[in-house]
Amino acid sequence: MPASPQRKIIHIDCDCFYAAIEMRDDPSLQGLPIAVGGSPDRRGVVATCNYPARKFGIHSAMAAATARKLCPSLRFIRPRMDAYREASRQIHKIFADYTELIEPLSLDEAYLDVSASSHHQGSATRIAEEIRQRVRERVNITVSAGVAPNKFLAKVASDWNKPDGLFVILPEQVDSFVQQLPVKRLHGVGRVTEKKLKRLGIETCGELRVFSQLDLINYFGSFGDRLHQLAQGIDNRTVQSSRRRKSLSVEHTFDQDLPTLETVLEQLPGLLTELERRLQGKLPEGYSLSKRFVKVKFADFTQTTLEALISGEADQHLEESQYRPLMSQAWQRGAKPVRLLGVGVRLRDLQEAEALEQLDLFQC
Ligand code: DCP
Ligand code: MG
Repeated sequence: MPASPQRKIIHIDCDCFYAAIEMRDDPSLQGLPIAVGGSPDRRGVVATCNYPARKFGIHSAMAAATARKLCPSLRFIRPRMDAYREASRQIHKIFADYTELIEPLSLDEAYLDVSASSHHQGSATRIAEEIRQRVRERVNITVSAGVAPNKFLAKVASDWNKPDGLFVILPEQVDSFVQQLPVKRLHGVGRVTEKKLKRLGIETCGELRVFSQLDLINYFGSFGDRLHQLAQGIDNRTVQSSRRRKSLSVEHTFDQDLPTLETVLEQLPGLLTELERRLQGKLPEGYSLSKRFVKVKFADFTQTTLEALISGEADQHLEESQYRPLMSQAWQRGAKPVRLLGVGVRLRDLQEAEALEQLDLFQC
């Protein structure tokens, strides 16, 4: 069902989330460059860093040793996941005062659909401001917010005035906003697609719009269709609250095609770590994992997915050993260079499962 064009979506993203919690709990760290993550002596990785550290070029997923080279005085702090989860719970409680339609993307990030909210006479901008203020007062950290008629633009908007910023794209501003938007800000446009677009003379969405839907499908396969829509500022994806969510996945498009099965399998640990991180923020109470799946998109844009049942409670892990055979089998179907890999899980609502079991009993 196509979504109504009049939706009001807010995207909230906490500023340097783990680092913000660390600075909150130890104010002597304020203003100093800090990184949260594994230590450089143990070949660790930066989970995130605060804004003073970003001035040195440090960023998430960078090797800690590289970060220390860039900024020798950088302080490394071990992550305290319990504290981050607690802050995330507090923030979600605030969201729930405005709408039931909340889709968490990770511990620090969520979409809210406030189209039906009566707060502030339905002004999504004032709701977003109030949420920002309440998080500041209750949790003592800052969050950035984007307000727009759809998810894609709300997410771009929350990043626009980061940190501690709000940016609003009204329906009548969508056209001119998207016109100047660099294509690299579009979800799914990595460095490879960006380069390919540049070769066609396309750097902004305005330039992308000159191409017909058919042209883009010819150049980019099914993603061309998506590109065509995004370039018009159209994104009909609905906000999926956890009660409705049925699966969760992580995908990555590679800068250079992966030539062999071996290079494909090398990517698994990184993808699974990211999936695990996303699950921490999202797996709602009352849900369990029902299936694992993988997706492989080959360089010629053909793609395949493969899934396997998760048998029971003892099996609720994202082990590499369980994804390897699935990924190998999926790759064999094409056995050619790969441009994108995805790993995911399907969720089972325990209440739903119980209800079905009950039904089964009654039918016996
Ligand atoms: N994170 C992680 N590993 C990554 C990326 C992020 O462990 N590769 C964790 C640490 C972040 C949190 O997830 O604090 C949220 O991720 P964001 O991408 O939103 O980054 P930040 O909130 O840290 O910074 P920003 O201010 O850019 O949102
Ligand atoms: Mg963030």
